[in-house]
Amino acid sequence: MRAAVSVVSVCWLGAALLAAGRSLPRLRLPYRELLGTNRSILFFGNRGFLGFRSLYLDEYRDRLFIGGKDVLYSLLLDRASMDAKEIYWPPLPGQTEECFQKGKDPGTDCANYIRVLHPYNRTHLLACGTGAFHPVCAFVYVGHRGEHTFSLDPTSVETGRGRCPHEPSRAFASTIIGGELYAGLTADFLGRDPGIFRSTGTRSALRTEVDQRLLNDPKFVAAHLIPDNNDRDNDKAYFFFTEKVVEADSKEHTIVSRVARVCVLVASGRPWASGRNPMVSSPEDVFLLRTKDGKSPEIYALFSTISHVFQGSAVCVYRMADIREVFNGPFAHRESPYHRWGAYEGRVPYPRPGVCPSKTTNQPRRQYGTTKDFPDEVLHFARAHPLMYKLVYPRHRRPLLVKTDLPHRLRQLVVDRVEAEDGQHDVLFLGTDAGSVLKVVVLQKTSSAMTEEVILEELQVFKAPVPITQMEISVKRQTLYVGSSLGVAQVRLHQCETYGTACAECCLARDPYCAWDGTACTRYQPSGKRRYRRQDVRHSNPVHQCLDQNLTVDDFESVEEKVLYGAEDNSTFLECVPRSPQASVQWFVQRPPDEQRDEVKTDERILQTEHGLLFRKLHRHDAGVYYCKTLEHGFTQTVAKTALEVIASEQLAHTFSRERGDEALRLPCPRPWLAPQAPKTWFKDIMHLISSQNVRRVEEYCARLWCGSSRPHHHKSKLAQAKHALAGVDVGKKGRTTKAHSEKNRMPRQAVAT
Ligand SMILES: *[C@@H]1O[C@H](CO)[C@@H](O)[C@H](O)[C@H]1NC(C)=O
Ligand SMILES: *[C@@H]1O[C@H](CO)[C@@H](O)[C@H](O)[C@H]1NC(C)=O
Ligand SMILES: *[C@@H]1O[C@H](CO)[C@@H](O)[C@H](O)[C@H]1NC(C)=O
Ligand SMILES: CC(=O)N[C@H]1CO[C@H](CO)[C@@H](O)[C@@H]1O
Repeated sequence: MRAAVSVVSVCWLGAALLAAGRSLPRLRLPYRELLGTNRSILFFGNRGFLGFRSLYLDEYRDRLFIGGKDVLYSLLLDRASMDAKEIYWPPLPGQTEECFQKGKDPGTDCANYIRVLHPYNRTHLLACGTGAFHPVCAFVYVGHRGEHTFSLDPTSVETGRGRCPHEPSRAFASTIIGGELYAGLTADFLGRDPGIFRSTGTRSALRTEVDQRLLNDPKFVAAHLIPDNNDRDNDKAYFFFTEKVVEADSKEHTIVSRVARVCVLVASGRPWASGRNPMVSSPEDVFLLRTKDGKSPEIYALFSTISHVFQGSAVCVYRMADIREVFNGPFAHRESPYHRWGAYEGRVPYPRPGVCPSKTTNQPRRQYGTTKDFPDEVLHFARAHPLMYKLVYPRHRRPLLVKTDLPHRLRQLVVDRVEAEDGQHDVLFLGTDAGSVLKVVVLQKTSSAMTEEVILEELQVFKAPVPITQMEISVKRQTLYVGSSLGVAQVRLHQCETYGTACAECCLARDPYCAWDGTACTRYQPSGKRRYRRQDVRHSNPVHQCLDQNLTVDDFESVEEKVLYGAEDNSTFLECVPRSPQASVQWFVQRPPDEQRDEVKTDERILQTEHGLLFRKLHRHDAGVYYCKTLEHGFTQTVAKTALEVIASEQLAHTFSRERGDEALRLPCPRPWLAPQAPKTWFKDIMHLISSQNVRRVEEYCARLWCGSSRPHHHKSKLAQAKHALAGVDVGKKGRTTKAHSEKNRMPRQAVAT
């Protein structure tokens, strides 16, 4: 074997020049909503802290295997709940103490983090863990399809050195091919011995030569088998990684992205190539979008800047044909480390380094069993030329996606190619370092190589802002598996009804998974016979798509009403954040006694902001019912309805000017701060403030204010709180969805009746 390597760096350099697209997601789905709608199911293990490190999605057995801190799990995918079998696998006796004595942190380092989980044969998995800085591997019996057995074979436990890193978090990559594990990692305690290793199986273990010129402080990102052609002898494993390069004319190092390849069937411990282009980014993740024949997958790489000043991410797509072409092209050559790299133009010995020994390279009288059998000349040349001269450029020589204005860094990438009414679209799922996943569709502009991306959804999968460390997709199940140190989530790729109940909403969503079926927004089936499918991913123009549907619905009355109290002459705020940040907002008001709805006139006293309507100084005549309407591509909709009550300043002055210490009112909330003698209450005053028809609203308001807080407050702060609330905090709601909430906070009715 021997591998050449090439560079994928141009991605970012090109990316920086492009203006970034709008980064607002069309829909933001909070953690609770994902759980409440069963869009996401979470698994945290049975031991308090999962310490998730690895995942193997077994679509054949319909199981999900998870590796964590001292533990392995097997979950059945068919169950709605993640019903789990567990294997407890702590470090070997004595290893934790040894790890601790060598200066590692007993809390975080000195445990057995399971980092390798691969299918081995029809009944067993190969699992390896860090073993408290003493890597271990073992076979795990998982049974045949249909069984749910799960046990570690104790006789198979052996060293995991060269197969699993010592550290719980250091980057590494591995893949199993024909019962052999190929791993790119650093294989020693100090993390200074990098290499690509072949182990397990019947053949003897192998590794690349120890030579800084070949692998200098590499960070492995991914490893995949990608066959070249139908000749199995030619199968190669590709490793994607970065390494440090010190240029001839500079003292500083740069990080470059590389691809290396090794022959699978006849591997030897020979050197290989690397690339050499400075870049300001390093790949975070690599995803292979497989083609039917498996030979020409599209390679999606996610890059992030490593600059402290400028944060950004980009996705580039590479074609296998371009990578192979670079491997087949000229070798890089330089006279000495002080010279510049050039293309090697001399004679290349035969067999050409990088070619796997196979039937085609073997000549009748010279059989090469392994690359070790190659003539010395070949080996010498290979060692001196570990790098290819040309660079690998991304498709169209530009990134597919650039994001410079995201609040979070992107960590993980998974791609699904989705069949839609107007053609195929790439849907990217991007895991952030803040527990969320962005679902992005990349639209190829017709007649140019330009693309446009739309962030369809932002899914807050984990409550805490933890980095997403692994993602797998099951197209068969239309599910995404998302791992962070805390746990693993099973997330549905789409939930079309979330977009709304109107044709226009479904259309505006631009989600290639969804279409309007005449009555609802549902999953789009390209093979479906139904003619009545409305979808327009490319243009999202509901006017064309939903012409016979109502675009402008007079839905003023169908929205739930909130009640807001504001104090005269004070400022107050009416909130309205459209579900789609891309929609524009219009405000209407209906003032008693006339029933007419007028558009709100904004001026320096009443301002329309991104989040709602701000009254800098409330007037008595501002009282009324306010409607917030959104408009997006011709589709309008009422999204908020707020009844604004204005409390006149005389009444307020009356209330707050007096301290009525003698008149302790008995209050219904069993809170420590509401002990009978405590409140110097102004409760009654508020009751008087508001006309009798509003008693229920006041009651709700007070209930929330007094009973809603769990922290003890003394009278002063309570008063301040009340004033604050009066100055314009949303104090009550009526309507279906809020019922449960307000009931919980409501105090018994008789207590309020004065
Ligand atoms: C979510 O799943 C649970 C359990 O299967 C079910 O009881 C519940 O009704 C589902 N909720 C929704 C909103 O579909
Ligand atoms: C799978 O591998 C394990 C470990 O080497 C072995 O014990 C088992 O018999 C193998 N199973 C099959 C079906 O080959
Ligand atoms: C359109 O709106 C009207 C009145 O708002 C309603 O009667 C009608 O059923 C709606 N049509 C459709 C197709 O939703
Ligand atoms: C109820 C309330 O917050 N009233 C305030 C209105 O604004 C004036 C002047 O800013 C304050 O003094 C009041 O306390």
